[in-house]
Amino acid sequence: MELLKVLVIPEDDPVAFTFFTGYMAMLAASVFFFFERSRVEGKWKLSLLVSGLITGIAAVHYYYMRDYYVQTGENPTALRYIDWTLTVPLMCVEFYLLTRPAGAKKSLMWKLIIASAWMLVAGYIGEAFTDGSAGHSVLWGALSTIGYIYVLYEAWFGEVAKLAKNNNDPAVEKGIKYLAWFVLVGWAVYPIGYMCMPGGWLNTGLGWESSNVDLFYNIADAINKIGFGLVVYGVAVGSKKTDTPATATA
Ligand SMILES: *C/C=C(C)/C=C/C=C(C)/C=C/C1=C(C)CCCC1(C)C
Repeated sequence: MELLKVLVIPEDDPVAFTFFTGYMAMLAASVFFFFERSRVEGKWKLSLLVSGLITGIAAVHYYYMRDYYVQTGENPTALRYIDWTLTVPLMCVEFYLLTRPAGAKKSLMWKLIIASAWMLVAGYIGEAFTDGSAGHSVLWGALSTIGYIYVLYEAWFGEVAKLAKNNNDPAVEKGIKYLAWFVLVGWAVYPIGYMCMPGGWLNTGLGWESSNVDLFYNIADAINKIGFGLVVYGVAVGSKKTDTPATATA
């Protein structure tokens, strides 16, 4: 007789634990952003919707990744990168939406999206097609980092930073600064996780096991995705009211 498989989260497995808590936290954050969307001014509603989509898409992926990890004990690499391919470009869209009132063009959004896609494609090749060698891991990790540095540059010194500064709304300027810090510190946790995979510097150098890849990714995801959303929410709540009453109520 076929036995019914019950999902058990092992108490002594921090990776499984973070998959589960990550899922719940992301789900709760989505509910929050979707509900709060109705309370913010019209021009920020789209930003709040995107915040809710980012955590919502992640929550669904976490639901599946958690099962995959608990059943197989392996890194759900493909699911992970599908999640990121959807959510990271949406985080780039947040940069665009926040700076749009200050004159951001669509081309800025596309540059950020292309850079982040480059970062993720290279990272996926590095992880999914690894032969366990340091050469493969370092090569694709380095290529991926180029995309990361571009987004980092934009947020701190590039168009995004300039638009935020020239904006006459201090809440937007502050919000972009916070997001730039998330990209500098929060996003930097991912390469640490990446280097725990076979052939990675932390794996070969310090003997950090490859299950730590997901530990770092899970912690970073919760901080960055919910954090981004909360910063955007803070901008929406704290920004100057438009002089003319907002007509868009959709
Ligand atoms: C919600 C998901 C987010 C914000 C994911 C961000 C992912 C990164 C910043 C990944 C960066 C990587 C490198 C910079 C080099 C090594 C490979 C990656 C893909 C882990």
